[in-house]
Amino acid sequence: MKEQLNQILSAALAEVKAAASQQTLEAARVKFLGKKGELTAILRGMGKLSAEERPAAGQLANQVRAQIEQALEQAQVNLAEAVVAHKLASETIDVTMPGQKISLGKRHPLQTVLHQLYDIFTGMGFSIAEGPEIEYDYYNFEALNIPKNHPARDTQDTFYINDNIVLRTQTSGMQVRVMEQQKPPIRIIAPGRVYRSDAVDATHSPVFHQIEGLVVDKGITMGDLKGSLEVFAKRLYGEDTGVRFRPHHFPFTEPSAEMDVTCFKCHGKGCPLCKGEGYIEILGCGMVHPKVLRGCGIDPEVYSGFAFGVGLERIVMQRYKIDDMRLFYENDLRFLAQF
Ligand code: 2NM
Repeated sequence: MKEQLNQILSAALAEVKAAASQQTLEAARVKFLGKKGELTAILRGMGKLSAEERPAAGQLANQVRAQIEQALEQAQVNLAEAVVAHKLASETIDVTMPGQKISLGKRHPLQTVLHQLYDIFTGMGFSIAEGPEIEYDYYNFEALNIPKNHPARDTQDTFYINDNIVLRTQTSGMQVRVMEQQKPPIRIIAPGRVYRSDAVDATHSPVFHQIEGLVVDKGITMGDLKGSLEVFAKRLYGEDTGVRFRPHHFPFTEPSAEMDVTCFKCHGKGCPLCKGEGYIEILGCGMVHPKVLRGCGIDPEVYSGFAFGVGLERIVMQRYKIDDMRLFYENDLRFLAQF
């Protein structure tokens, strides 16, 4: 028995010493100290010993058990230390290495100019009104004096959700909502994404951005329209900018006009950018049609107003000499990093 115990002890110590992982260590513990382990088997056999032999054998067995347990414990500690040491060695950080470059994004050119427009118009007392891109046919067309079968429906063909709901072709629907809900004086700009059923090319996109403006009060005249929009043009393009108005037609304004600004390259002399004109078209505008006011519950005998619409992409393209609208939407960093 004594010999057997010593054999188990040396075998166990050797196996514990050789164990290179938690798993092999645990396997050794089970093999020697487990319920079906070798030492346990010996202890079970103790009953067969005589009364004189039993105490000495029992004492030895307990000593062996304690020694194996201690060896296991020590090996456990050593292994844990080895794991930490290995981690420390393999994960050393060279604090002198150059850091990873973190590139900061920046505002998209459309957003940069949009925010310039916000500053200009809020500085003139306008508030910003935002509304739904999915709009009722009523707000997008009917309320703006564009009934079904009106020819303007062709030039503003859009995407129909159903007979009554469309993707908005202009942000005017928002202005109709404001006129329905607020009493004059009204001074708002309505910026946002608009949709047209247009094929994509360098100057057309089925999705683009518009800023429309609306002023309604007592005694608003074409003079207010011209003065306000001239101030806007000077703030955006510089104080030396001149403007001119050409008669035009929109169903929702009467009279209507288009506004040109003096060419920012030749300042009015005529050059290839303005095609010899000296002027570049930037927006449409007009006095809000009495029918539109009345439809919104505003008495055109008491109130009058002017409105205008600017295409954001066109202004940004002119500003930065961008010749293809598609560049705005492709999110190519080589393009975006230039602004
Ligand atoms: C434009 C040109 C002229 C316009 C009119 C209205 C409303 F709601 F008051 F009738 N909102 N926007 C308008 C007028 C828009 O875009 C080229």
